[in-house]
Amino acid sequence: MFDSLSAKFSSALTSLRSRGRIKAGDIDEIVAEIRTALIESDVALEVADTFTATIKELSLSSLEQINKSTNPANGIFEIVNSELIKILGGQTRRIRMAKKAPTVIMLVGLQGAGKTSLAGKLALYLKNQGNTPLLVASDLQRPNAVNQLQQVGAAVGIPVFAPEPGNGVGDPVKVAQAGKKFAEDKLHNFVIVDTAGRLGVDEELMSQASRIRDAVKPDEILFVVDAMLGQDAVRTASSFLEGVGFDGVVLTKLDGDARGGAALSIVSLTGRPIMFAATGEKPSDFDLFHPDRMASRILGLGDVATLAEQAKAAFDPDLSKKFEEKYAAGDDFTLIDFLSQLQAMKKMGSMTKMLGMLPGMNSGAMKKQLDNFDEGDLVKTEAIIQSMTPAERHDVKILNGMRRARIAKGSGRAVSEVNNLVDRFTSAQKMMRQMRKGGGLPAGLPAIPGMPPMPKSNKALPPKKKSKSGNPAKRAAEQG
Ligand SMILES: Nc1nc2c(ncn2[C@@H]2O[C@H](COP(=O)(O)OP(=O)(O)O)[C@@H](O)[C@H]2O)c(=O)[nH]1
Ligand SMILES: [Mg+2]
Repeated sequence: MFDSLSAKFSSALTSLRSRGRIKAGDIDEIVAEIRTALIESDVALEVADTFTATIKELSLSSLEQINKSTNPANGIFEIVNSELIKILGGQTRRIRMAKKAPTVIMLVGLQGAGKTSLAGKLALYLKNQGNTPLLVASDLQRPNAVNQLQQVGAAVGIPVFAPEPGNGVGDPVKVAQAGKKFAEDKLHNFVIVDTAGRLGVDEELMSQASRIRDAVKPDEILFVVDAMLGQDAVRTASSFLEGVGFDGVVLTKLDGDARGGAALSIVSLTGRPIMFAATGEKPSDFDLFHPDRMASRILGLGDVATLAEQAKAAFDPDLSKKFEEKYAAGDDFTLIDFLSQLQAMKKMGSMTKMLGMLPGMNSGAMKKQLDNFDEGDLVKTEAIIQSMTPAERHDVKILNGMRRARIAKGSGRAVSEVNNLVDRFTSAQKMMRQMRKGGGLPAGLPAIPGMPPMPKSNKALPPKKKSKSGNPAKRAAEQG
């Protein structure tokens, strides 16, 4: 997501790093580069202009200060980062709950925007947080729409309220109303109303959505929009804002080659926050939209926060605890740990998607490596480690040529692959020892595949060298 924008931002900011002291002319140059990058990514012209003008102004006015620091480029970087977070909406905005349940969420948007899929994703998200959502099928436009929502609901185990004789067959407003009533009776605490879209904005569509809105009085109207629409996304948003009104935006299809323009323009131009992002067709390809994390991705710093969350969810707490104790006791990291971490990593779902969240992974050479990443490698690595004796796993230094040949034979891999693994493991082990001494990655974050996550608490560890900022993204920038 945002690959090309991210690559351009990274390259502009990297070129700044090589300059040492920054002059006013350098700022002009970088601002021009950023502006081009934004416009090429379909960001609305006025948004790109305001954004770059602010960066220029802030950079110039603090230039003297910035040049006093040991790494002036970081000063500019921080300005760009904080302005990016601002145009992406600042703070993460969550669903507002109704004072009296159920909380009604109405989805609006063009046909194909991803409303029906989103209804399932959102319902699953709410259910996972202990809620009891109900889906309401108020799209009666297309013959198959109700059926589609029923399938979506079944896939995530969420009940669907569909029109039946008496519930207003053929009338989406009555269905929505009856759906809300049903939720009240059956104590569903959330109602998600799926509505019809059209291929383009039209009067009848807006009026129907407005009538549903007036009938169910939603607590949140979410405008769902395909991020790949680029500039059109903003135009559509404006029409819906005028025609129906909405409280928040959901960007879908961020997994495609969306150029990012929609995300960067929509908040400024509509004054409404982006609340959720969908990144695929699976019900779980969905998350809250975090402006700070998105800015971090765009700047090529990765998304360590999401990665750490996923790592936390995937790692076996017992295993993590065991490792934490071991680490705190000063024991060395062994191939046995490496293997258990590897097995835990496999649970984490798509490796490449996850690795893409690491700093620098979405640009240039790293991106290429990532695209070539073979999940089968994990299986091979596992096979090699499993062909080792416990003593060998405990101490790779005893692995002489004969042992390596035996392991290769036992695992059906080439000796070169065994050597490769031993090398990789040895450098991971070395890195672990260095991290123990100071610095290091945020808690819960595995540094590279097969590496253990850092322990959650550092209490038992020797004091760390304190980073200038607590924010991992900024810290990565400081190190760069
Ligand atoms: N790749 C991808 N496809 C999506 C995403 N969201 C929806 N889709 C697909 O887009 C198509 C239209 O989605 P649908 O929910 O029917 O849109 P609606 O007309 O607004 O209800 C379907 O094929 C979905 O599977 C997404 O985030 N990523
Ligand atoms: Mg639909």
